[in-house]
Amino acid sequence: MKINACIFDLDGVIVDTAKYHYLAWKALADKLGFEFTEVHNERLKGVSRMDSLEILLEVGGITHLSEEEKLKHAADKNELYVSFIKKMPADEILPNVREFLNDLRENGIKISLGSASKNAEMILEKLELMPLFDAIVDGRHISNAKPDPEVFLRGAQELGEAPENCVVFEDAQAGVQAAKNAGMACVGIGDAETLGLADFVMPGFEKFTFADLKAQLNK
Ligand code: B16
Ligand code: MG
Repeated sequence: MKINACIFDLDGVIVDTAKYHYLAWKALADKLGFEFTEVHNERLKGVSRMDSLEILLEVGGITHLSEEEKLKHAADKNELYVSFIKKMPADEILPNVREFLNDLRENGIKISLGSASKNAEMILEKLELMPLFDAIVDGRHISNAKPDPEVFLRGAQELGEAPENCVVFEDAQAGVQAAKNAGMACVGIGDAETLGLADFVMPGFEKFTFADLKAQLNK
């Protein structure tokens, strides 16, 4: 395939924000009086804020909240999450991601973000990555959550590229499915068993280059 653009998920691909999401959701569960573990938290990866809240309430067996109360809990969780993110140092970027992004740019590849997070821009700014992105598509711009392809199709559109020339990097099963639904190649970041639908899966970006990407996708 001809690779013209790469689209990156944020949490779990560029930075591990899941641990901060976990701390903030756990604080809400503590307040509501039930246990919320890191195993439960796995179910929230790549899922939008309000859908995450629904999963958390299901874990706690809480069924009686009004829409207004739910929105308040989600807003409180986000406030705490943002306070953690504000303290996050730039070196929390996952290994070799900055180098890989630079490698893509040197090879003339366009780069977009494709994330469910409404805090994505603030996080990229904290990591000093904004100048490396040609487009940002995040939770503020989309109405259909992954596995719907909207987030990635919009990224391709903003970059002016056809989906078949785009490669998505994703750590969540629903995200890999969304990339495939968009007609794009997909590199899974994480475990091959869960991300089996991806064109190939790797644990992270360590030692990975644009030349490796081309070789893997043109095997
Ligand atoms: P926010 P991604 C996702 O990021 C996270 O994995 C998920 O846990 C979170 O609920 C979602 O963003 C929304 O985040 O509350 O900041 O809008 O993997 O799509 O980059
Ligand atoms: Mg993710």
